[in-house]
Amino acid sequence: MPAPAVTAYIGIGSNLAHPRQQVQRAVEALKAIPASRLLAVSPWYGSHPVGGPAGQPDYLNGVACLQTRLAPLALLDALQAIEQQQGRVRHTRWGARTLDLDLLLYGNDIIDSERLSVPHPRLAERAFVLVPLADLAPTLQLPNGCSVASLLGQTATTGLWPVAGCHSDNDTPQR
Ligand code: A4P
Ligand code: MG
Repeated sequence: MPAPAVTAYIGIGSNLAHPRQQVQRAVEALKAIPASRLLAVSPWYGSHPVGGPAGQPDYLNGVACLQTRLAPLALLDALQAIEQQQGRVRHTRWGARTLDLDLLLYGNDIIDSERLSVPHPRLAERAFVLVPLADLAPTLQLPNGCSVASLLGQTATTGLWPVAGCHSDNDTPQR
């Protein structure tokens, strides 16, 4: 019997090597993940870096909703393969990156393993995740029962700005 389909949310972030092109490529790659279907992609936001080394460029952030029959670790493998295809180099935690794909939510599952923590541990405190997630699914509840909208109500959204159409040739996330 095939595995049941689960709705997963993926956080997408880039602040190197033409972020607009990076996130567009990432969306195309998400469409090609086996046993999965890309259901929706949020609007895009520019954001000031949160944490990490000083002097990083601003980020382009969004969230994708994927229906998948992959198990959580198989989905993480697929996301990390896409990061690698797009030249992700891991120097410093929270350092600048061509592409970061975070598994934010996997259905209602709570996962706490060596390679994977779901819900993503910093989801509830980050405007660059909560704002696009709320665009897609404001009434969505985390496994602990908190809705995305209520978390967003408790989070400062300064340092985040909408970015119109990501098809532009201009790669800098403009305010
Ligand atoms: N890992 C565990 N759980 C997960 C999960 N739910 N999704 C493990 C993805 N990976 C998960 O991640 C390190 C390890 O976390 C992986 O090998 C995986 O097994 P990484 O992508 O190599 O490193 P990282 O992204 O630097 O670390 P981390 O802790 O995932 O950072 P975050 O939380 O992703 O934060 N500011 C703005 N404005 N916009 C951003 O997008 N991103 C970060 C990164 C910091 N500041 C930012 C942004
Ligand atoms: Mg990450």
